[in-house]
Amino acid sequence: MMAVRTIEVRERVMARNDELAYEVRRRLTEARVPAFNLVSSPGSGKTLLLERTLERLGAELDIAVITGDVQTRNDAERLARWTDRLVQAVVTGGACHLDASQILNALDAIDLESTELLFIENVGNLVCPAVYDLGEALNVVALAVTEGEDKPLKYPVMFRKADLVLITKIDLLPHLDVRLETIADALARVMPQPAYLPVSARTGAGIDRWVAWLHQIRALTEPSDVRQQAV
Ligand SMILES: Nc1nc2c(ncn2[C@@H]2O[C@H](COP(=O)(O)OP(=O)(O)OP(=O)(O)O)[C@@H](O)[C@H]2O)c(=O)[nH]1
Ligand SMILES: [Mg+2]
Repeated sequence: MMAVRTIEVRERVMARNDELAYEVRRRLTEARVPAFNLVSSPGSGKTLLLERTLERLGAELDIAVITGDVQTRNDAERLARWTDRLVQAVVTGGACHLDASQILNALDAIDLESTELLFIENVGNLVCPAVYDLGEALNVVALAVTEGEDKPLKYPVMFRKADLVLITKIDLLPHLDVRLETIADALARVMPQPAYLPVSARTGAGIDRWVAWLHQIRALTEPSDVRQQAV
């Protein structure tokens, strides 16, 4: 009896989230703002990558950022150093993911007309964020080489949904028993259209290609068209 009730509540929560995500997507599409949902395990390098991205593109493009953390506003404070715009911190107070209602609230404080890209840094977690649509156009997963080669196979849902996987911290490869080719093979087994970029936010390796990918998305009329293109 209890088990049945739990499923019903969960379904209602998901249905409500999907309605709100629809509204987020409608607003972003209307304002022609491509939004990226950046997800990964804790500490895979999402914030440092966004810092590098703001450093590279901040003068050229109007970029809005929403960060989600279980606790603290550390990431928002780190990112605020690289932009004049308000960086919005959502503190989930325990929840292991952002949800669409939080994004909808955050959008109220963002002037979408003057925004050219929106990054949403999700809570560091490779499982929960996969099931919550935020209304984003594209999902970007960061996978650090230090996490090992088998993570795409062990946590396939997130990788299956990914439009792009950033294989991060490649500067550490010489110190590890991890091969980039093996990670790529694992991604090819779970991603319907494998697309990945090896990067290091520390050395800057691969950042040019990441920036080029972002420009390529901006040039598309429909950001989801990127699913037809290989990186
Ligand atoms: N060597 C190396 N270290 C990195 C790189 N990117 C991030 N780091 C380090 O990894 C740690 C975690 O990086 P963050 O950017 O905070 O990772 P995150 O994914 O935002 O973490 P959460 O938001 O807590 O999930 C920090 O100490 C970074 O300096 C990289 O490319 N190379
Ligand atoms: Mg972070």
